[in-house]
Amino acid sequence: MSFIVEPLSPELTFGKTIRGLTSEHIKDPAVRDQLRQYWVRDGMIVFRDGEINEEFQLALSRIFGPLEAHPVKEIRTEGKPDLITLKSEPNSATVVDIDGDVGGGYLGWHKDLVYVQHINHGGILRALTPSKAGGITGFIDQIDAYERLPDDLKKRIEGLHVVYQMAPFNAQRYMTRATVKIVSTAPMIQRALDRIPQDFPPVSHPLVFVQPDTGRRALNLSPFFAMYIEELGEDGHELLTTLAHHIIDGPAYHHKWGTGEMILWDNWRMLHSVTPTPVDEERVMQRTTIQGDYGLGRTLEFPVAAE
Ligand SMILES: O=C(O)CCC(=O)C(=O)O
Ligand SMILES: [Fe+2]
Repeated sequence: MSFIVEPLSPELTFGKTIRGLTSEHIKDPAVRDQLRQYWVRDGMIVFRDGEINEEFQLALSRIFGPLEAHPVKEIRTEGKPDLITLKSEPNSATVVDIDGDVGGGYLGWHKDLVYVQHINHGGILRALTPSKAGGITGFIDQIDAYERLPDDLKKRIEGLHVVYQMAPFNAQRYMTRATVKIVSTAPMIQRALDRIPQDFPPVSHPLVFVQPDTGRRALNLSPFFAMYIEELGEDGHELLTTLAHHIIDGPAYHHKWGTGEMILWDNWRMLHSVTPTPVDEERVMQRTTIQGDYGLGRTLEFPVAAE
């Protein structure tokens, strides 16, 4: 049996759904090549109705590049160096209040690893335990976001850079339009935050990224982890706010998880976010980290944020 490729949604300019893909199919080099093309051209793929398990998640991920161990060792999966585990569980999650919606596992709009010099090229995510409520993963395309920018803004951001740093939610000014209050921080996350002054210096990435394979321009802003525009300092606050709102208000794909899907994205191009899971519910996700380096990140000197 063959697999089926469909647009992710008739309303969106990005994304594919692939149904019925199995380990048998990916033995064929032509199929692997086709999958790499979709990844670069469409930004993300939702895999459904096929083989959905850890072994296939790993094999599929390796089609797009070698896997790397995540630099935040606290979220690595014990005994499985190629997987991270992201958990929201009663009593030990980071709990936030977002405009009155209280829950665990929340993440604002971001690119993975933008707070280090080498931004991984992608990842494949799978739900081990989906939550009944919340825990919706959103995706936004930054090529589309760039194309929708007014010409004067396109000109204004050319050549500018953004400084990023790992920092707690209360030091994040751009990741959402909502007001986020920290209720409690998971001990595991606190351990990672405690290492910021030694292990996570600020880094700079350009505001515009040109996709090497296609020459298309992408707005290269991760609102979560963005501290300030390198060339403008605090004077760039309004510009950064305008750009973040432009992105956040644009078209998005929202995924409600079951155990029958895996999602691949191009992390150089797509942003993602997660809505909170109710505090009495468990949600467990596992993700691979596909290595890569677009060569545009630059590590800076301490100090910047780190509260
Ligand atoms: O938990 C999710 O849905 C996504 C978490 C995330 O940001 C990631 O896997 O990179
Ligand atoms: Fe992420």
